Amino acid sequence: MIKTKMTCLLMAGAMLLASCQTAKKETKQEGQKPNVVVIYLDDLGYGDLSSYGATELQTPNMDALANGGVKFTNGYASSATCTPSRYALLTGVYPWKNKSAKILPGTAPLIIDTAQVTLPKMLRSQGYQTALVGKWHLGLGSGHVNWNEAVSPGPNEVGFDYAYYMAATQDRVPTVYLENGMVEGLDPNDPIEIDYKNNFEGQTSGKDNPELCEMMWHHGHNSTIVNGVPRIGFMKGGEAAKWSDIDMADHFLAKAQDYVKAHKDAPFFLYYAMQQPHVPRTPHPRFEGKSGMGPRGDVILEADWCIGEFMKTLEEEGILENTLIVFSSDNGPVLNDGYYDDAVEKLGTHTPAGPLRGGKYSLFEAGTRVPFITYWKGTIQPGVSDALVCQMDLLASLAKLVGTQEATTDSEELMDALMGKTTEGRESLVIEATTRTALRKGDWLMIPPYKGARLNKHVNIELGNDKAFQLYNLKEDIGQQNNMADSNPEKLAEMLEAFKAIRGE
Ligand code: NG6
Ligand code: CA
Repeated sequence: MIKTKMTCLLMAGAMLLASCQTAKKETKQEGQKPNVVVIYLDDLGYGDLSSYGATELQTPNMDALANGGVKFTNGYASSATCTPSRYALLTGVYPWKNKSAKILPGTAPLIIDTAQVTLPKMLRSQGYQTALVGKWHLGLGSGHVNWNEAVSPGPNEVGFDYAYYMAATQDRVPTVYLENGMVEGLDPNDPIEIDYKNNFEGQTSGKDNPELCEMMWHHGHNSTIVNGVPRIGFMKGGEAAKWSDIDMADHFLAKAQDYVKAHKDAPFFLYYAMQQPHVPRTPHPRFEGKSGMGPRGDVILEADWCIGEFMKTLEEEGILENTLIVFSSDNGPVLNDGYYDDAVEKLGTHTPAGPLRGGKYSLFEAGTRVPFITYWKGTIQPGVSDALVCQMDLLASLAKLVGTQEATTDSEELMDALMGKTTEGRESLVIEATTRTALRKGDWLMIPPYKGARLNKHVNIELGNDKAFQLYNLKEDIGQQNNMADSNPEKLAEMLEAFKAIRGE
């Protein structure tokens, strides 16, 4: 009897101790600011995820985020192309306010002012360690870049403590990785030279030597051939440093995982900027043929797998419940973006833009309305939100999350919406597509007249240009088929006034 009592007491004591230890551990985590990871895809469309309606493609790992977090139906990139969207994401400033925020060649200078407020700088000021892994495409250096020396200013000078990146895009030279400003694996006896206008003497090119192309160019992309893929721009030298396209996804994933493992004890911000499904689509052989949709579908499956692996790392390191994940894409989808890669031919019934009109480069919805998910295990309640949110709002919102304020930019503080606590988002947003702008306000979308072609024939995407005003009620007409500019002049006038006010006209 006594023995049993003693055992009971001992057991109770042990349990108490154990629960104290758990409580202590939890308190430590609770007291610590959450890690923030932005998983940013390149050209992934609103309809490319099964959780956003795709039936011909299965994206279980992206879906796990969407179904376990807040899935936004009105989440926007600021722009319909990469550079301006990334500019807005990192600076919180409308990209049409910066004339340099347009698709950049690999030799372009850095377009973020090193004195500017940025998302990583803001987080760093609150004790975060900050890192970029993946695609940069915001320019490097301040004029002429010498790729054989430290390249600066770049990501490190605008707030990233650690940066591992490709300079521009997978289809642009230089086709090498940089780590904190240095080209990785460069042999000093084989220096890199880059020229976006003229080829180097004696060098082959996609234009002159189509027989050497393993992936054929359709428009543009006919300069230097690297790994059988003709690129934009000419490159000489740097052989040992050139990346392997089929290993790029694994390579960036490993860098992202290593970063997490090395920085799990302090709050970190990781901008994981994946390259898929931008051209050239070069799935690892493990994923080749897996989607039945050709390389575009295959690299989406590859990206989905990478996200699953990345999430496993967060879990294994014990930090999943203390990490806020924001998932999105820099602009909408495109099929033929300059290579013959079966994206059109093997599409079948898949609709990369879902119900939306247009695509990459377009002022119609599919250009900028993208998959947008916030996920925080144990903190964010799963749900679907129709709040109007933009990637540009992460700066002010995350500032609120970490206990500071950011009010000097166009970024709006929408932390409650991002946490799924309210469906109240922005009142309005100016979206941009290759320097043209339009206004979303409430359920309405107004596109002012633009002279350009209605269709970009190369990519087969409607750009949103029309000689007349366009006005759509997106709630009733998500596919933008019914222009109400004539039938609702009051609404049009109200939209135009709001548009001019934001644009400062
Ligand atoms: C375009 C390229 C396109 C893609 C895009 C940038 C041509 C003809 N087209 O100029 O292939 O690289 O730039 O895409 O060269 S983005 O997602 O980085 O904005
Ligand atoms: Ca893009």
